[in-house]
Amino acid sequence: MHTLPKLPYDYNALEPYFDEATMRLHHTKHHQTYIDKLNAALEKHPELAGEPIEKLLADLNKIPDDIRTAVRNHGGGHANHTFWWPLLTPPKNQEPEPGGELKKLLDQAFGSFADFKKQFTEKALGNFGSGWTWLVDEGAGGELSIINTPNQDSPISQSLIPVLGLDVWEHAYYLKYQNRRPEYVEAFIHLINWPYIDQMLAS
Ligand code: MN3
Repeated sequence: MHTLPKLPYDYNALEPYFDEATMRLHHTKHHQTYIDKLNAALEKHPELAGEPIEKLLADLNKIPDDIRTAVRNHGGGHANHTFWWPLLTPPKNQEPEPGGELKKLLDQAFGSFADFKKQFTEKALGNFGSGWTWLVDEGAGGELSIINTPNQDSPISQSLIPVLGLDVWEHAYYLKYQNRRPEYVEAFIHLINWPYIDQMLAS
């Protein structure tokens, strides 16, 4: 059975950028619903219930036909949100720019941190409808790149390693920002936990 991970901060800790009501709803309702629907689908194939979600998403072709879409959508939703929460940090703790190996990789791939922010923002604003914008690692000496995925599709299903993600579903920002996605993307940049990401890359 998959379960809802605890957040590493309080629901109000990301104010004023992400509001408490949105965080509470997003975590306890949206994320929980992906988990509930994933678990319901896996009940039909108990042999898969003990597998890590990343493993199920890595090769969707191996998932039985009758639950493949559910695993892709609800399993993807579970994996994406589980990956996302720890990428965020209360603004009072935030280091505003990446350092370490991550800074080097961003400079290599995009020229500078400022150019990375610009390109990531443009990609997120161009992500039509519901989906995610990602910084991904192609692995095996490949560079970092920025991609969009629709719905709850995970980069893992494209053999890409997610480094940073941004949920651009309206449920992530509509209460506070309504249709103003550019303000939401800017707010997100104030919350990114750069040292955590640098550490993740190193491990
Ligand atoms: Mn979401």
